[in-house]
Amino acid sequence: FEWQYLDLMHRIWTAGDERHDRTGVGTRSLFGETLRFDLADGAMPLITTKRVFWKTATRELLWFLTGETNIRPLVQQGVAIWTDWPLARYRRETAHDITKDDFVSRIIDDVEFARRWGDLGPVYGRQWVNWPSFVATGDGLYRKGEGINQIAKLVEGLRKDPYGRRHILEGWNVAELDAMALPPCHKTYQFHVAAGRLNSLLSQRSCDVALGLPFNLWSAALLQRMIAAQVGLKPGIFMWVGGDTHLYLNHDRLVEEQLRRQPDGHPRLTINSEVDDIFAYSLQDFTVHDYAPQPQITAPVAV
Ligand code: THF
Repeated sequence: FEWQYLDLMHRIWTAGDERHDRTGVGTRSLFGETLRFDLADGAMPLITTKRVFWKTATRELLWFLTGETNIRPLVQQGVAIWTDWPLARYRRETAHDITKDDFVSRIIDDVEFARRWGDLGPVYGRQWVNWPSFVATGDGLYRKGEGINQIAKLVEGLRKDPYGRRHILEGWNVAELDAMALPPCHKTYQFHVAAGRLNSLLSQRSCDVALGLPFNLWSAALLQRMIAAQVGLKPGIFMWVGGDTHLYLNHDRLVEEQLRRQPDGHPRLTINSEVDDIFAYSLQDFTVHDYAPQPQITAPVAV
C-alpha cells in the first residue's frame, strides 16, 4: 500500500501542474487520484517512511465525534494541528503580534478567550453529529429542528439495512461553508457492506499529500474500523479518492527525503471490543502493533 502513497508523491512532484493556491505558498497538483487499501487482519494505512502521530490523529477524530468545534479540548491534550487557523484570525482581527505559545496558553487558561477566539465555526464536528435541520411548518415557513446526528444514523442504518446505498457521512454543508474556518477537505464518506465486510470510500476535495494525507488515511480507516466494530462486521476495503491532490512547494525537503526511503513493516491496530457505543471510545481503546517508523520529517503547514 505505502508504495501507492510514495508513487503518488513522486508523480505529483515530477508531473504535477504548478499553480498559485489560496495560501500563497504554491503547489504542484494532480486531479482525481485514488488509493486502495485492504483493512483485513488489523492492517492499517499507517505510513512507515516517516513517523505519523497516530495518537494525535486519533484525538482529532474523537474530538470530531464529540461534536466540538473549538480547539480548546485539543490544545489541552497537546494537539496543535488546528491552532494555526484561529491564531491567524486573532492576529488579523486584533493586529496583536501574539506568539503561538502565548495564544495556546490563553486558550487553555482563559475560557472566555477560548470561546471568543478558539472556535473554527461549524466544521466537521458540528456537521457530523449536529447538522442543523429546518422543518417545514406547512405555511411556507421553516422552524429550526433538532440537529441531525449523522454518525448515529450511519451506525443505525448499517445495522438495519446493511445493503443500503445511502450510508453517507457528509461534511459539505453548503449553507454554512462561509462560517467555517476551512470548508471540509475530507468531505464525503460512503460505506458499503459485502460478504460480511464493511467497505468505505472517502472523497476528499483537496489534499495536502505531505502533511495531511497520512493523518487523513489513518483517521478514515480508524473510523471505518470503529463503525465495523459497532455493527458487527469485519473491516473491508478502504478506498480514497482525491480531487486537488497536491504538494506544497515549501515541502521540498520532506518530499525529497521521504522519496529516498523504503516502506518497512506492516502496522496493525487492535480495538477494545468491549466498547458498545460509537461515541464511547477513548485513546486507550486503540493499540498499534508493529509500528517502527523512520524518523519524523517536519514541514510547515500552509494556513
Ligand atoms: N491545511 C493544510 N494546508 N494541510 C493540511 O494537512 C490540513 N489538514 C487539516 C486542515 N487544514 C489543512 C489540519 N490537519 C499537521 C497535520 C494535520 C493537520 C495540520 C497539520 C501537521 O503539521 N503535522 C505534522 C506535525 C504533527 C504534530 O504536530 O504532532 C507532521 O509531521 O505530521 C488536513 O486535514
